[in-house]
Amino acid sequence: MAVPVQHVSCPPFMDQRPGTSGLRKKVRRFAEPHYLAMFVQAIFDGVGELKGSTIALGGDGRYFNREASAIILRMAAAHGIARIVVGQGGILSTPAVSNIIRARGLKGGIILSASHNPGGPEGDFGIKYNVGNGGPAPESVTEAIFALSQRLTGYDILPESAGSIDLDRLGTQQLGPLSVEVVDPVADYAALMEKLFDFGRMRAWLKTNRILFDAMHAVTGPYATEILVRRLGAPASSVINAVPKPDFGNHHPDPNPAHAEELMARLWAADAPALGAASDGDGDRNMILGPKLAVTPSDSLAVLAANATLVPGYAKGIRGVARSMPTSRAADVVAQALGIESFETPTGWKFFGNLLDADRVTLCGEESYGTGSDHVREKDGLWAVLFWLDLLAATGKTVPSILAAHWARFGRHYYSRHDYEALESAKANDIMGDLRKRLPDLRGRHGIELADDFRYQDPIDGSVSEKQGVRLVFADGGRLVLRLSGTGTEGATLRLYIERFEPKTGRLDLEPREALADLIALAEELIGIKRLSGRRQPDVVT
Ligand code: VG1
Ligand code: CO
Repeated sequence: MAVPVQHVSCPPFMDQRPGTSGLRKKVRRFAEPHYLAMFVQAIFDGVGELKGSTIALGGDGRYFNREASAIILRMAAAHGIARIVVGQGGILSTPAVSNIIRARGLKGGIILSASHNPGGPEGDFGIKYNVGNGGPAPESVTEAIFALSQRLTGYDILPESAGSIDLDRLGTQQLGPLSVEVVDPVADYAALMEKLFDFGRMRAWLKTNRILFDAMHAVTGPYATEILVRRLGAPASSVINAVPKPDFGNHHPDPNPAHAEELMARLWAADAPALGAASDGDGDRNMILGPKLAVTPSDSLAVLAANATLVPGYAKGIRGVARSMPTSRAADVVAQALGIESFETPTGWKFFGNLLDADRVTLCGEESYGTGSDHVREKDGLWAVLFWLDLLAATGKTVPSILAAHWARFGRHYYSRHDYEALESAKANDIMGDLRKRLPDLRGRHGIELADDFRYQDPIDGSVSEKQGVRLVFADGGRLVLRLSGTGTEGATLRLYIERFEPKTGRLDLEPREALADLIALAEELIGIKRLSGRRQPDVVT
């Protein structure tokens, strides 16, 4: 029976340019008639031939996840996509999508998430496309999608009368010509973790030590429960906020000290567990805590690189490390000591894909609580937690002692990020523009050796990305970096990154605030965010 594809005419939406990680807008915007469908059509038309192929679909369970999934399935059927692998309930973490694409050799996948952004009807929604290597579409593809979105005159969809898919029922169902396989979101991912880490050793460690994992009412709840509780034998109370909610329990699912209050309080209490951790909305970020101690994400990457061979998945050693430009240079120092390559890329996981595919790097990281490896092509929150857990189990050491030993060997990169959120866009652009103009004058003053706007040339395919953030690099190794966020949905967010290197012979036990005080003051003198924005302090300090 011929399927009655419906063509819906609609003028294009002009605001569908993907940012650092997909298209993010208020739910309100996404729920406007045709808005989501038009962007999905731009994806289908912009990523290459999808007709007859199989793709993955899953989201972080936030508000609008189900509605969006249903629309995408009907559009996929109309577009001639042969098969879709979708997580039960429409749910898959971002790293799980990446794994499914890779493990099953799929053409790509669609992820419904605005990651760490708040959810609920008044919150944010997002959508992004991952390509066949399992990673976020590169800029060439996202720009092609954007260009198409501005020219579209409509989209194709199966009418609702064509039927619907029960996303809660495991197994294969049919929607017109499209077959839809509803899979357990956790199984494949958990199996992958068992290949990388020593589950027996971790199980033994958990008999005498405690972990506390905060799923922040986001997607990792079921993953953490399956892996930490069922497979590793930790008590059920080890996972808090474990039930995913469409509004994340009204919280900001952003695993940092500012947003994971309950977890922080537990780790600062007298009977703190040995390891504390949290993940974000879509499960790709991680925060690592020890008793009364938060591990800076940049340090976490460096520690994992330095100790990788202790873990089965990396026992043969790592090829190289990559970090985003604003991430501290702690990992570079480790790479140098190990005699392996290190790379500096623009912000956003999509820039690691080529390096991973070419086997130039094994570990990657971002200061924004993102760490990952070549096991998938996304950052992976729970993976990072298991890596730390396995390190603790392998060494019998504590989080504070691992860090202290690391700094004593490599020196310490004191680090902090100051976010000024929801600034008036014009004002934020002025602050950036003004600094850019003054870069030539800043060189040579205040010990500034390099003052530029980061430009990246991909070492594998030669593609160039300009204006990826202004950096002021000091002769003593310190750095100030300023860039505009590409994930916000309200006004503009400025991020100021502050870094100072203390050699191993120096003071390694200062509070970052204290260690960075002079640089923070200098940043205000040179850039003047507070002066020019009228804000008294940053909204979030991590
Ligand atoms: C932020 C982070 C960046 C990260 C991106 C997506 O981008 O700084 O490091 O890759 O979020 O993370 P921006 O442009 O706002 O600085 V997630 O967890 O939203 O997938
Ligand atoms: Co995320």
